[in-house]
Amino acid sequence: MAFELPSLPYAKEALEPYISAQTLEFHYGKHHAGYVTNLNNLTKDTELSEKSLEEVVKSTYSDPAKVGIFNNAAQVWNHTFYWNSMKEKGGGAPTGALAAKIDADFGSFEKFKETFKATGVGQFGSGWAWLVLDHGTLKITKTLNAENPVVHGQTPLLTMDVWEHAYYLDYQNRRPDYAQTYLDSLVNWDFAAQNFAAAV
Ligand code: MN3
Repeated sequence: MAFELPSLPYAKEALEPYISAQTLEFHYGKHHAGYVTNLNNLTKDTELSEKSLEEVVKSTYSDPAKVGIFNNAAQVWNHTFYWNSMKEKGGGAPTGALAAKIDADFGSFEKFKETFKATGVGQFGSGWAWLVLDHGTLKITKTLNAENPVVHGQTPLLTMDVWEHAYYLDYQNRRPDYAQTYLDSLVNWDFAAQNFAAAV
């Protein structure tokens, strides 16, 4: 069974004017699709091709001989999670149990936004910013390149891609503007709430 590129959860124009259709054409259509192709080529005729994507990510993380497989598998996983972390008419604030948990663990929603933005902006080079549940506590983390919270036993609730390919066509070098827009107008709190509910 080959690994597959999941459909985008919305049309390529859905995130405009914040993320352009052109960015999604490259980011989804070339980068994400390319990781899937690489992963299939690297796992062809091996037992890894029979495993789930998450199993491949976890089982190759600590194996220096499989770093290429890990990087492509994790990037496939991360991008699918990232598309779902955003939606048309996103932004706003979480509600219900997740909102209460954010207040409890970060002090306030404003404090959460400030820290999440600073974490994404502060990731040197390529990587990801995450909201995760770690042993019952919400945390904001960042990872380098393809690494993700799954390999650390944490449950991701949201992610923001901070590789330059995620924002350069729309924001050039202005990563802080991209991060602010992600929080104000793109983030999908319904997705985060579902992930939170499934984890607690
Ligand atoms: Mn990317």
